[in-house]
Amino acid sequence: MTRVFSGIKPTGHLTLGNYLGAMRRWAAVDQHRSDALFCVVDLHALTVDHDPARVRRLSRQAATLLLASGLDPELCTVFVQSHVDEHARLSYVLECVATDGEMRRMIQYREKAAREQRRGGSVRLSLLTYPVLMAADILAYGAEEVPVGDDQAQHVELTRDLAVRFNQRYGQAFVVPRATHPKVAARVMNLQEPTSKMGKSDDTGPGIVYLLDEPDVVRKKVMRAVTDSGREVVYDREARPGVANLLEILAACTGGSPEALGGAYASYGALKRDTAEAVVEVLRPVRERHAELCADPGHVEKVLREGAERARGMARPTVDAAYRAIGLLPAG
Ligand code: AQP
Repeated sequence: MTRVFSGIKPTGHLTLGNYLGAMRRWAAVDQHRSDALFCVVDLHALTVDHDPARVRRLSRQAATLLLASGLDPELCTVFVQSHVDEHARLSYVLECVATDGEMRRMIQYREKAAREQRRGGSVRLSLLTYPVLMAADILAYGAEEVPVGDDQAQHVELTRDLAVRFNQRYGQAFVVPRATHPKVAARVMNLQEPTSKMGKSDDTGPGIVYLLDEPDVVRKKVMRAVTDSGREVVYDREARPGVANLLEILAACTGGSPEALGGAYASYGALKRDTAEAVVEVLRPVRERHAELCADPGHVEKVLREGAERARGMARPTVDAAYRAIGLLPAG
């Protein structure tokens, strides 16, 4: 069976972008057709200015939402990154095959470093090396596929480069993975700034739909989405990014195609109303299941404990082999 790995970073409340771009597909498709691992990548949340209590809270919430979105621990492995030491162990070794230049070329690093500086903070070294840790997350499990939104494509490409380089220099240690992206909603955009991605740690709250937003809050955010001065509802990402974003969201929620849906609306108002209702309906079962799981925190803890144990067992042989291959003396 194909081995699949993907993760979610507890840097903020999870968004509609996280759900449509990644989580929904993990639950509906990946866990059924593959040997899949899904991880709350909490170490990655320490790469920017953070509040320890908030990261802990968001990690628990992200794990609960993964289960609420339909991940079934009988079918896949759900765990927290920092519970499995192999990620950090492998990351160091991969830093010894990565170069400073390739890290600095990463788009997400450049954007996030600039944001930290705008906010008056300093840039943590871990923000620069974050893609190497992500490569370790993937390579430790011999994952063949990495289902992610578009924004992570460059990081998976780097993971491939590091795997190939390591294998060529030190002998075959890693499976070379590939990214897979959803057909629609691979990049859900911010409703207030439709040329920017809807990101959970961005500052523009009204442009971000959170998975746990109340239905009326979702409706308000979608109805206030920025469109443009035109009137015709057509799908054109370049010329009409706001309308295109709504059409993509509606298509992802209802199963249609954004192009065909474009032709079906005579006004922006009607498009917004239908999109708002479609989003409310898609999120309803997730919110309901989340509330049930919150009433039983022991269950989530048990899933994470067992998940980490399983994950450790899978990662350790690969990481040990990589240590031996690169020249480290086995502990005996
Ligand atoms: N807007 C989005 N559209 C489609 N997919 C998205 N993903 C994130 N935002 C969108 C996908 O969700 C998965 C988990 O993402 P992540 O937690 O690793 O962080 P990220 O990609 O950096 O996403 P965020 O929400 O924007 O976090 P911050 O603001 O902290 O950087 C990934 O598969 C991602 O592609």
